[in-house]
Amino acid sequence: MPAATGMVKYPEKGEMRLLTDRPPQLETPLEVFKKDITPNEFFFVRWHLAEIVRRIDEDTFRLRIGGAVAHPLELSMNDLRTKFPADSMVALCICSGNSRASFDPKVPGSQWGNGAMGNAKWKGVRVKDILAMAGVQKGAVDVSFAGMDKGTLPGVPGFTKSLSIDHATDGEVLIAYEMNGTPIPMLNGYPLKLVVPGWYASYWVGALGNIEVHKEKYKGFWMEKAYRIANTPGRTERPDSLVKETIPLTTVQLHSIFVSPTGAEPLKAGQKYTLEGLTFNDGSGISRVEVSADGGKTWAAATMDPEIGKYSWRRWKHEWTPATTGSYDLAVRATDSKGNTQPEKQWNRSGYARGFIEHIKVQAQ
Ligand SMILES: Nc1nc2c(c(=O)[nH]1)N[C@H]1C(S)=C(S)[C@@H](COP(=O)(O)O)O[C@H]1N2
Ligand SMILES: [Mo]
Repeated sequence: MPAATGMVKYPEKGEMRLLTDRPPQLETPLEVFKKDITPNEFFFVRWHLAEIVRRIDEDTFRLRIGGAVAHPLELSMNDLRTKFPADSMVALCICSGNSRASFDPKVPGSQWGNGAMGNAKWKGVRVKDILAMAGVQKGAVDVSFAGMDKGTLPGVPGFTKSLSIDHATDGEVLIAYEMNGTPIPMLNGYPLKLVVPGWYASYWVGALGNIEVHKEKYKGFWMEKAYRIANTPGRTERPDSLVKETIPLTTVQLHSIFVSPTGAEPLKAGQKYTLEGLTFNDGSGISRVEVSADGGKTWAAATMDPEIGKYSWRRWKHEWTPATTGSYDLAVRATDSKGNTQPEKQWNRSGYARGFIEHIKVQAQ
């Protein structure tokens, strides 16, 4: 495996941070997050299996829908574009392991900074409409979604995730064929990517090839073994007493980050700065963002930009002047519409669902 550091340029992509090469894992540089929409060429990349899809023939590709349905379907890209109403939404796609590098003590897994996420406009077909055409049989409970990527060794389970039938047909879950107005880049799951707004990206199956309706609870490696988390409030546990019961990791945890400053450059004492960043959760609404310049002793309200979509991230800004020279401990925290706020401490064995407060140290000269 090549050194898992440094910047690389992959097909259809700008310069991004390389975590692994096979499978490709690329992180978005933080400055890209100064825009509301993450351009496709800088959208993060995360695959699990070495044999990713490198070529698809648009004319012969078919999305298959089978299992407990009245009429199994084989839909071409043209069918998807013409036989169903199109729907679109801006939604945040965030890896469960985003910000994992900040967990203390360190945990195994890809050491992502804050760049394993992106906000895009997804356009496609509602799963609800596709399943209505297929005719779901009585007694259906789950729907599974399988990617076309494969492991190199026989027996490595393909990447398949499942949703309950109610969730899959809620009218919000989409099969996207466009991302920010163009076909989805190969490295982000061309030709089709499942969009599960408000849920972690592990459910956003890319290179989607097969949908199956099940009358029994779907059980597969990627549901039963991977992407599980302690069943505790705040998704936290202690390194010295791991929680026994784990459940699949689903909804996006309330979090907020700084995009600027980064702490890398010194600031000037007495000069006014606009602190800015992003906040997000599962789409249930965020009521306020606050910033602290004294490590969390006192907090001031930041201004949030208007919402651009229920499932989009939201930008915040706050003007601040470092009064004197010295070092400052900046922190940001969000509060959701139910009054829950972010904790100072959180840890879990896989470094999933970061929600603990971000602090950055800046120097004023
Ligand atoms: N087919 C397939 N879909 C997949 C994955 C995968 O390995 N194979 N990884 C999932 C995970 S964990 C993440 S974080 C997102 C990453 O999407 P991106 O590569 O477009 O950023 O894809 C999801 N969908
Ligand atoms: Mo992920």
